[in-house]
Amino acid sequence: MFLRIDHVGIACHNLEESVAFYESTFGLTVVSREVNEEQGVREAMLRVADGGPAALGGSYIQLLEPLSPETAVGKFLAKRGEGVHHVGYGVADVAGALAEIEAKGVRLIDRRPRHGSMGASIAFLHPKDVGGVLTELVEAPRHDS
Ligand code: MC0
Repeated sequence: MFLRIDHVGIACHNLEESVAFYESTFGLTVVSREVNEEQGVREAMLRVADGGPAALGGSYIQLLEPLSPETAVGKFLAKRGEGVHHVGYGVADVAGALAEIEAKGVRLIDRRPRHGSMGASIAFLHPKDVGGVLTELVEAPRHDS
């Protein structure tokens, strides 16, 4: 079901400081910046690896700054501080994967795909049913080059 690790989402207090750190320390490049009001985040995607076949997409570090303390990332930061917030896996078909996963008894946060970064369709699975890992399904397209 998983095609690749699409991205690792990292919660941070200050997006610009975190971007500067990843650029200067690891030589990564920002390929996309977005504000996603629905998800309550300001975010930047930094490319780690190119995809193979175009349809598969690449892999990224996603830096996430909350738009307010009441958002998912805002609450996470207050409770746990900065660090890994979620893992996003590439799938060919989010809706199909959701149905398959729900049938196995895993709680879905999103019953239908929502808008994710860089035009992707995304859906989250509840961390309590995935060993404490907030898990995201990501169906590309990625058009970052
Ligand atoms: C909360 N919990 C987590 C967690 N966030 N566990 C692992 N990883 C996380 N990121 C745990 C808490 O510690 C708590 O456990 C329990 O889940 C309930 O948390 P809460 O603080 O009371 O918060 P809730 O229940 O209101 O919300 C948690 C939930 C929420 C995961 C359902 O954050 C959510 O719906 N997340 C999905 C959307 C999201 O994260 N969007 C931001 C990224 P205890 O043991 O203390 O009860 S958007 C994004 O990334 C987009 C732009 C993209 O990729 O394209």
